[in-house]
Amino acid sequence: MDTGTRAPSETGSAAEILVAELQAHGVDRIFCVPGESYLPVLDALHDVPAIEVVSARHEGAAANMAEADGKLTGRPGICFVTRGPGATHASIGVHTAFQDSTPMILFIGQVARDARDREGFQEVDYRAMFAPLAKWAAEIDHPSRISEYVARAFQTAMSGRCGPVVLALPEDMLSEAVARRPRPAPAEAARAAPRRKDLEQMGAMLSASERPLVVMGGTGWSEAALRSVREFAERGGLPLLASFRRQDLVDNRHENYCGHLGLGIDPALADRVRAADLIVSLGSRLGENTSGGYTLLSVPDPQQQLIHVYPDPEELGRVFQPRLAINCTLSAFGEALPGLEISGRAGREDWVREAREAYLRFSAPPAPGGAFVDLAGILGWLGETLPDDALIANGAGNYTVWVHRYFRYRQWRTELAPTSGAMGYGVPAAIAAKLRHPDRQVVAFAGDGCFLMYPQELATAVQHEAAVVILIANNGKYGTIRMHQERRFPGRVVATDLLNPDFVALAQSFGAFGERVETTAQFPAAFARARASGRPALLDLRTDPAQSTPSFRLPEPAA
Ligand SMILES: Cc1ncc(C[n+]2csc(CCOP(=O)(O)OP(=O)(O)O)c2C)c(N)n1
Ligand SMILES: [Mg+2]
Repeated sequence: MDTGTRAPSETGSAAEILVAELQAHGVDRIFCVPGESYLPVLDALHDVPAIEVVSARHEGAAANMAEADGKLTGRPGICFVTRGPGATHASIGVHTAFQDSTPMILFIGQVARDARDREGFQEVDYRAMFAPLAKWAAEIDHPSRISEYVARAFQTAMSGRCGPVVLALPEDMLSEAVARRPRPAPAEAARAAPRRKDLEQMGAMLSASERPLVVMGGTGWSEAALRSVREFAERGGLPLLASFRRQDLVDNRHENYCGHLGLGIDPALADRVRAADLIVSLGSRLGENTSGGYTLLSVPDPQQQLIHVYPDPEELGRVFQPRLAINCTLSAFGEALPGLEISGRAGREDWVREAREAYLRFSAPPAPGGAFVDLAGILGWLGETLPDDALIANGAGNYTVWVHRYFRYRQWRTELAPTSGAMGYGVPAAIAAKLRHPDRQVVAFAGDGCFLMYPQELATAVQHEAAVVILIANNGKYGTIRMHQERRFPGRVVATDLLNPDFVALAQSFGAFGERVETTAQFPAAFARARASGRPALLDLRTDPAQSTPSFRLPEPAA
């Protein structure tokens, strides 16, 4: 009997098949800037309301949004951009996904297959362009292989050390008809478990250690794994440290949390790392910023014993040669910990307590001065006022030293911060976070330099009703570079002074809330008004132009 509904035809356009594949892999949102090179994909999305299309105003921002979405979900964030100009803009997000080990897939429109290699309009060889930036870059030439390429893209992005994949889509390919083959199940990354023998050796080494430090980092964690690492640290009397910009892996209020390794850290903490007799890196590559520029542990053979737990064998022994290398997924590592014996806790009590007390002292905001907005005071206030699940995003700049020093992260996946050090990350990341978690508070920190990388994304936030609060640390400078300039070329200021627009008027012109904040005391009420506006909001915080970091002041100009 004819029910009146039309059976789906047995073929579809390649673009329709691609969209169906994305949906089958669990994609519910894509970030893009549209381009004529992939119009059939946009057209296919027209009929798939289950996938929200967020059209950003700059591909750099769209890629950052997709990267942030990948950070928050653990599944690839999806970005679509057009040929050469779109792809070159978007490359910053791919680079961040690579350095941050974030699953992400960037789709790029490509010239038609019969025009390739003539350097046609906006043509780029993406395999070559993204070779050092992505885990895998490829082009889908045959519509019949879309399913295969997309499945591999998801697998590659999520497995081992997570990261970005780039797939180029020749525009003529997207319109070809191809048979529909429904995908049976979304991609799931394969999980490697640690060997019992290795865990036991780790337990024995830790039991014998007087001054161990556990450094947590990387991606691929689960809530359960983080809990069991916490419990293991409690049982064993082990100090937990976070690697650079991974401070949300441990509740910073936990008695075993002793701070993070990164930029602008407590010199006493650096001494503690040097003095440790055993370092256990759980998921951290021990990258340049985490390792104090490769000085806290010596290369290639650290003076401390090193146990390195990492999901990708190629990273094990790449820089630091570990005494014990354990190649496994972090979620599987955590699951294997309960029941693992560890002794020697009593002998380490002072070691943990001293490290914890030092962390508490270092992260306690000093009493604010009155003339400017003091970021330490703001962060202390936010730490006490924001709910535990509030998300904090930032980009790069010296203002982040205050964020990472004074904010106490309390919940996993509340920190959106580029380990790649990419300016401009915070605002797009915050917008993606607000779309992912509309009921949670999202605060983006940006320097005045950082914010102006993607200010136009206020339009995206307003259009998509993403009520983020953006806090601009406005010191009228590319302050970080000014600080380095002063240290290396004293008194010779070049390219680091900024003449800024009126940020409040700028925000208001987008339909966002905007207000200037001159002193620390004005902040709580201004923040409340920003929140109460119900709109994307920007607060222009006037910070002390001479205070480069909590500990470095620029010299007063000669009179
Ligand atoms: C995309 C990008 N461009 C340039 C840099 C180099 N850089 C690092 S920090 C910085 C200045 C940041 O200025 P601002 O955002 O105002 O923060 P401040 O240091 O003043 O607190 C620059 C230019 C970078 N990290 N990322
Ligand atoms: Mg600045």
